[in-house]
Amino acid sequence: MVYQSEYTQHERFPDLLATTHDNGEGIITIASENRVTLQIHLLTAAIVRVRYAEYGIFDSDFSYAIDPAFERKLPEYYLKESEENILIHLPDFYIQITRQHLKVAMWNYDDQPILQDEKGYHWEESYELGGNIVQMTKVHQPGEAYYGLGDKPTHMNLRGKRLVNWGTDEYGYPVHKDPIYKNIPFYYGLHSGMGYGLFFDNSYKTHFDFASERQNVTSFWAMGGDMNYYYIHGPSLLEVSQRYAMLTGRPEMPPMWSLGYQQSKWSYQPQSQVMEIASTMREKKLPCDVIHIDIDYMDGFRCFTWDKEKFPDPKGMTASLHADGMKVVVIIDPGIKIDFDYDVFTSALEKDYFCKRGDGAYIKGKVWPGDCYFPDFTRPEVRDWWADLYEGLIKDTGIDGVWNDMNEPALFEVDSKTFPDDVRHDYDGNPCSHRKAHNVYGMQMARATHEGQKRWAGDKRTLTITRSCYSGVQRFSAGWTGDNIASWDHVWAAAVQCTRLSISGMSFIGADVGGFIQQPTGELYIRFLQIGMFHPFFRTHSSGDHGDQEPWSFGEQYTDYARTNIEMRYKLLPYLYTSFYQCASDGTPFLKPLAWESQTDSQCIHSNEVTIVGDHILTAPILSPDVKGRTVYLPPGGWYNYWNAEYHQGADDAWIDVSLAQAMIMIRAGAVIPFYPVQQYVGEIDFDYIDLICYYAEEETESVWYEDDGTTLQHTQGKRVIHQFTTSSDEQGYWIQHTCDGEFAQRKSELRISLVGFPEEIATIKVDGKEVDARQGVLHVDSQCEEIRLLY
Ligand code: MIG
Repeated sequence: MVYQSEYTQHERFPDLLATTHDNGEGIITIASENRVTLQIHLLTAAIVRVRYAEYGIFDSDFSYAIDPAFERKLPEYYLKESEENILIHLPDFYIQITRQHLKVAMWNYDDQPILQDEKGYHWEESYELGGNIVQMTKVHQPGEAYYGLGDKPTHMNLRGKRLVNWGTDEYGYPVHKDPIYKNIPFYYGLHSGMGYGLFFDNSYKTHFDFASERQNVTSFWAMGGDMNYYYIHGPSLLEVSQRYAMLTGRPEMPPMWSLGYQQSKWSYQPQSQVMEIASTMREKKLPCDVIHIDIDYMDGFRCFTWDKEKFPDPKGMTASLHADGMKVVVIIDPGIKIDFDYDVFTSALEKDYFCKRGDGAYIKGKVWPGDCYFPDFTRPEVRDWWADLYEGLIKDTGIDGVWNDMNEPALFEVDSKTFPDDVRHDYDGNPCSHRKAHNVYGMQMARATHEGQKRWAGDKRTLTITRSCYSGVQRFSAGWTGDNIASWDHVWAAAVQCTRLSISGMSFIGADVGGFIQQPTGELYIRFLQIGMFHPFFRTHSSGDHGDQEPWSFGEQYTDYARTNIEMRYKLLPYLYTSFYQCASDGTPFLKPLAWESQTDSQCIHSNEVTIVGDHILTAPILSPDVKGRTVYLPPGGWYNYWNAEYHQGADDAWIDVSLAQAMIMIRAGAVIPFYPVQQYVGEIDFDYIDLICYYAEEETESVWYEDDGTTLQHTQGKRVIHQFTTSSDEQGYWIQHTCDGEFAQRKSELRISLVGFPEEIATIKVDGKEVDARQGVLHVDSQCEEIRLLY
């Protein structure tokens, strides 16, 4: 396919000689004689911000994406100028800027180009928009692969694709559809084994072309605003992920129940049906932590109200669900019904909190409640008011989490599916049109919801879920991938989308298990479950206009399969919770594509739906009916099949049996994996131990297990324990070194260790130097022990 770019006709180039100014604090300004200005901000030794302005007049310097907690650490740098070039030397790479055309290139000290401007910065005058379309072209390096960009339901490697960020309510999106709900203008490049990141922090509609229109060029452009991007140095892709998270933020530790299984439908109603679904989960011994209540609980779709006939006693309902170990999440939409007897509407009207058109009238749109006005969530006072509105739901009714939908924002009955461009937004004191605020609207709504829940939940952790978002939303909210379909290609889409979102900063993600639209067969439902069970947000949801979609809806045999798979999720909880902790503490993506395992292995580079979950587990979905397993490429290293302990040497394809009862779980040799006993919900059973399975490897391997109380904010005061296990091997035996950091009252006191894959019989076991009985199958040791020595 040959694309003709819409905007390549009248390019303008900054092309006069430039002078340099270094403010001594890492901001280097290079101004051309024709006023085109480039600013380089050295933020850390690995993060460099690059900004351009046509006349040297920059847009207001405000970003929703950048984490306020991000700390600049001015690196040592060295500036060198010649007639043609300005060179900025940093510890690990250097930046070259040409005086003509202000072209920028990043080089490593082996003089290999990492990221290089082709034409570089240029712009397109759009008299229709009354401004510029800012553009950037980079050299596509030989063999370069691209990743990231949020929720795109397409191949993991984006090379050859052209994609857009403009959050859109895309009901029943087909695979490869673009754009859909989320807006994350951040991508990774990988070539010659070197990875880097590029975050184009511009909230206008942004476009990316990865060597599609021109095979040797990668370009990106925005329909307004500044050319403003961050170069994130690697070379490891994992470090790029962590640095992007440093810049745009990491999630808070979620309540552990939010990693349990969740059941949803549009809509469980009335109240008695909600109770019945919950009690059926318990009766059928299907573990479940959360039930979701969709829009029909409201009185005429008025947010923050209840339909008293369908839900006569929301508080009583929540209380008895809680007594049964079930948490409750309700949906909240942005559209506020125009109704002068509805206090949410009248208070916002009085306070002047609704969005207005450029000519001053309110923007009126049709959504579920009928005609609505929409709060301007980009205004701090509006977010504060919105946060207050949650007092009833959270403090009085005892709701545990909130799900924000339709926040692209989505409108019915208009082709654009959203606000007209001229709608005005405050943008936190930087007034602008919807062209600039559209892509952040959902994020700011989720932020206000998160603030509201925190305000009213006291010491309890909460859960916010959003459909639309912009980069940085992970600081406030989890997400789901919107209205997917009950089809086999959507199992694939769920796997790639959630992994892609995870490396795009948004690890707390899931897809509607079973598919939102259409009816899955029992088999498809189970295969969906088997991939959903590895995603942090694990929820069955369906549109409710077809057959039932509860785990028991497909006959007894499938109920059993559903149970064994959901039970496995509960066994893995301490491992998954630890993986989340790693994401929350250092930005490590919860899910990673294989390229993150080995960025020089071409099979890994081109892998799509195979996912690394946390540090040590690999999984892949089954993508067609009637199969008993699949081939999967295992990255270099050794891998054990969890189910039969079979060992596979990596860097090769392997056939793995995957029955309906058992999802694919491949465990890295050397790993120590923590397991819980099966519970019907988090906290059901009081137990004082952790099961650890130790998988043999010759190479030294590190594993982590994180524990805290799972529900309160006390972990933020250091009340948690981080366990580190280092395993290694020699001729005499095996070592498990264990360190723990931290303390809290409910810490588990015993480790119960079992061994898998050991080449020789263990004759003697010494724990902290003292010999213990080596004949027992499972070794019980004190959770404070420091060294376990297994001798042949
Ligand atoms: O116009 O609230 O993606 O999860 O069940 C549809 C009803 C509105 C779309 C969401 C879906 C939710 C549904 N919503």
